[in-house]
Amino acid sequence: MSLRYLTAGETHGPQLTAIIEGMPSNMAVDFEQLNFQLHRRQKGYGRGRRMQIEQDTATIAGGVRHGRTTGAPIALIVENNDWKHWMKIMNVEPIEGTDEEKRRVHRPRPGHADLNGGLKYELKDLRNVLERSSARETAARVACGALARQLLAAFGIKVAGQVIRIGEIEAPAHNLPIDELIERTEQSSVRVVDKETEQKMEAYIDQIKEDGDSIGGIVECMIEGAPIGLGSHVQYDRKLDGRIAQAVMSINAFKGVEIGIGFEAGRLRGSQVHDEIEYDESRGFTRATNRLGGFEGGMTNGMPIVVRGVMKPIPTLYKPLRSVDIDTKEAFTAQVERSDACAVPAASVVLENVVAWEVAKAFLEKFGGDSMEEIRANYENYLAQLARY
Ligand code: EPS
Repeated sequence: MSLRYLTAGETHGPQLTAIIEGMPSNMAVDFEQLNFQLHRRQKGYGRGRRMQIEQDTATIAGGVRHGRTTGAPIALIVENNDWKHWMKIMNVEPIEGTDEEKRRVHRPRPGHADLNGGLKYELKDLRNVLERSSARETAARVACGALARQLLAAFGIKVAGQVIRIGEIEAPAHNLPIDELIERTEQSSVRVVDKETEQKMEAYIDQIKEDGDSIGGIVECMIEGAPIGLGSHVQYDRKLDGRIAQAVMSINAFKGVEIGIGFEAGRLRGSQVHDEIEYDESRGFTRATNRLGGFEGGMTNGMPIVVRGVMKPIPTLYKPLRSVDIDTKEAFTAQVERSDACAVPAASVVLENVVAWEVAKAFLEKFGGDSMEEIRANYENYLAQLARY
């Protein structure tokens, strides 16, 4: 059975719930690491007031016993602290009261799911759409990804992430080893490696906030240590780069994805794009460069996986945009709402965990087994096969 998960829950409801199916048995679960990923997602310069209310922690309500997975579905719960302010409004039972008391939303916000969702599901209270389409849901996805990266870590596969751009400010390119990249970005309020860029980005976000506006950016995930041959060239839906692209595009507010040099490949010649093949006694087949971001033919080639995603500015603005009321069909300008001016650093954490999930899924497809021991035996057998080739 392949690895999969579903999430449920609304942003102002009692909790987010995720059920993971297909994790092998006997994986040691590091609860601290799981919550560390959730805390990382909450941080970042430019976040709004909601993040001061939440202190995300995951409760495991199934599939783990005495610190190890049992092979059964894993149930994860992340509670919403803000729920206590919304208990009446978000009640599952019918409630009495005016539109105002129910906080009914009839003015769709441009750039959100509000209007499309209202029309599609025939909902006259757009709150029923926005509650689920909120990026709060990424907390559940990060919790799932946090377990996936523990599986990867057991096989020496490391995951890192960084912010490449926030609006007009771009982080300078560097070539740091992955451990240093992890360490330096962790110390940064905007998840970049150098302090000068951090300061520029903070000042830029301050300006955006002062203008009542919001700003997006570009984030990058790097995964090192994945073996050659995850994914496959033989069928469209087995190409791992394609599956990663879908997963990245499903993150709230993401509008594009690149693998390796991505769109830059459309500007360069073939000789400037393809990575030459080399052979080394200790490392086996390798590449002189990594412009293709660790993928050829939809399969990993043993080089680091490099994935970038672009996040649009958050559409909830203090500076109102024009829209149309669904009751009166009259034009209005949206009222001021609580919002994040910039959630790009948080999106970088979401990207890491979402990509890690897809890689873990492909890893289990390749080395599939019900227990960690069985997977390890398959993995080592495959490494020996590669060495003999
Ligand atoms: C979000 C709107 C804000 C963000 C939220 C995503 O929430 P609220 O509507 O409660 O002010 O804070 O992000 C989170 C709650 C989170 O955990 O990341 C939206 O509309 O997508």
